[in-house]
Amino acid sequence: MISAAAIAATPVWAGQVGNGEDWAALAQDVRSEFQWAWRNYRQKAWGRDEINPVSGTAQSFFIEGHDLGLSLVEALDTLWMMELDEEFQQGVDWVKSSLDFDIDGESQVFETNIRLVGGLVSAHLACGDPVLLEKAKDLADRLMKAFAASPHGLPYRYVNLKTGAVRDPETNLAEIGTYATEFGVLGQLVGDDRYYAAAKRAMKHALDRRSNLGLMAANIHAETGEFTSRNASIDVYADSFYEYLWDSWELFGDAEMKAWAEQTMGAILKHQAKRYDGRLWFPMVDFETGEATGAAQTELGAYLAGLLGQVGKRAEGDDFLASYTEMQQVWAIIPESIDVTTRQPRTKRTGLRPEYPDACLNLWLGDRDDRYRALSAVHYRNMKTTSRAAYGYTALADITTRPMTQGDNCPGYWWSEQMKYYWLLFSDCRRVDYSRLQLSTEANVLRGFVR
Ligand code: IFL
Repeated sequence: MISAAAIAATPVWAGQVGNGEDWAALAQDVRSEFQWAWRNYRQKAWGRDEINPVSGTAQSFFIEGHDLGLSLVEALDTLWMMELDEEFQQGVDWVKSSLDFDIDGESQVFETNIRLVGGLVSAHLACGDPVLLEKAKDLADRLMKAFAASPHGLPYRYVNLKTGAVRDPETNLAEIGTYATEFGVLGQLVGDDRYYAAAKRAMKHALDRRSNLGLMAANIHAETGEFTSRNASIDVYADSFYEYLWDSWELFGDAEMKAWAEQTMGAILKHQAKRYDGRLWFPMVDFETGEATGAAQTELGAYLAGLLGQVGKRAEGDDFLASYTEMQQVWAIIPESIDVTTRQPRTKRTGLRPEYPDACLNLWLGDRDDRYRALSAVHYRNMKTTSRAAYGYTALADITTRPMTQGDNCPGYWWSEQMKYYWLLFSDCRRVDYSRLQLSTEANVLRGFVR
């Protein structure tokens, strides 16, 4: 066990600022790793959802036995931004010839939206191919049935893509409230505001049930419309709900969403922010009393550091990022779940997660301070040291062993998220207008491409 004193003695930024990094060279390294991983995916797992890069096998993600080319779709806009145009076209050709959503199988509505609808919309924005937009609309129409089946417009967790049958009303804020950006942009492109209206209605339903503290519980029932837990969370079950309030303001100028974003961030800062040995964390609290109900914080919560910066709470965002930076310094790979009272990992395995460079990118976009690039460079190099396998990058089975023990799976979001964050941070990407850039929770680009 690492002592709190040892952790406290570790300066957060030491050795990571002003190190004379050649950013263009680092960007090229990211690009060549991505191209290498793509070639392996092509060879070993083409059209499959996810590659298992240690064994060179593949697996389904959404519906067992009915793969939807998840990693391929997730990679498309990243390939395009990296000017890997041949690879991008290979992917687009596969989508046009082989991707069909008329499947008699249940797909998780939230994941299908952020990964596939978002991936197809961003690929369409990259190249303008109308077939990509048609596929995105076809899929979104199938997902809309999950909203329509609920008396409150709260989507069920699963929908049968062919029949529209729904399952599992016991849902949560993230799974009812992470549609506004993909559905909003899709609606603009096809001239139909029903998508955004459905997404916003579900979010408003939960927001209308905030406690006197201004907090929401994270779990909610699609049939009763009531919260089913007392836990307010900024990470698991909730995270992207908060992102999409602010993103809807930035993308669509929706002032009501902006007000909700500011109100919810204010309530979270007032009632959920806690300090342990001087470090800022946001563990779960009772949504009516603000009392902490646990000591866990997941790696996923790092996104909030960036979001706080976006909503004008930069000092608080930096403060929260520093808590994760310390974890990166101590463990090299930020633990999937952290006990905030001891700063020890609660789990040994990690999911090859992207939220730390996500936060760095959002903070960097605010002031272009090189320290966020430097912190992301550490994140990238540590990932390369620990997760690189024979056929790509893998999640880890144990971060406490030396060397760390690899698992055998590359999650789809790796293709859309961290490699894109690194690229955007290091490359001065020519195909992006950084001042207009808008990313979804899955890092799909919804605005800001330069064609
Ligand atoms: O799918 C990813 C996305 O960022 C999200 N939740 C978790 C994943 C990455 O950790 O919204």
